[in-house]
Amino acid sequence: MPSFGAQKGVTSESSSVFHLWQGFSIGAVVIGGFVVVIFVYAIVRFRRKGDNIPRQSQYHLPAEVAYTVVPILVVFGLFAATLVVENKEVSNPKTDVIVNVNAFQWGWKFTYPGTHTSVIGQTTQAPTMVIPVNTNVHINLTSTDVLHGFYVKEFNFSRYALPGVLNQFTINAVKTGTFFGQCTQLCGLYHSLMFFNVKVVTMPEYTAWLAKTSNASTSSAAATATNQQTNTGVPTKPATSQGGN
Ligand SMILES: [Cu+2]
Repeated sequence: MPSFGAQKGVTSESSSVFHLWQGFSIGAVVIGGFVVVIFVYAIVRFRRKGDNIPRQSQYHLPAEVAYTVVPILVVFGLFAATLVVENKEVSNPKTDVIVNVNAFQWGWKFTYPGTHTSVIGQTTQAPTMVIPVNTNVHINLTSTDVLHGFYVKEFNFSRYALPGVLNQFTINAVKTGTFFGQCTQLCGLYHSLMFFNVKVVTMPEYTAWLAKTSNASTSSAAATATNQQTNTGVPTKPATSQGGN
């Protein structure tokens, strides 16, 4: 089946969204094709052949009912399919892996409740959220200051991070790898650099990483994470800026 410009992504949720997109696209092609065919037929079959007015057919009740009811059914069908996929996205099955994601001007903080692990980074430091593969990962998404957007292309997923609001969703990655994420809401001066990464690893690797990063106290773990990011030599937010978390 053609992809219609979209991608399957790397989570079970992203493939549901992808299949929904395929369904929508096929529906559009079928309906669009039908419209083109009857247009061409009408243009050719009823082209002007003299001054006679062709047979008029308004008030043809069955035809009028059909072209009213059929589009309504199509809209309901698309609506129902969307509802099923959307509900799956926010179903939040019970899981042991929870990550609190906090967005701020202009960066991200990933904390792992029940552990001392905390990863924080801003702008081009692009902090990395580590999650296990083939596992439901519950995300608690919040914002410290203004509206932000949590978006990972390979997840086919975007969600607002809102101050004072807790947005919850579940990711089940089916592939290991590192995937690029970014803020999708214009949130201020360094919005365009508000990057992060999601690193999907095997469960043993995840457990080992968590044990390693959890050893230190909360603050030093966060500091270590920040230092590691800073030491990459990538320029970060200019010192003159006073934004922060
Ligand atoms: Cu932002």
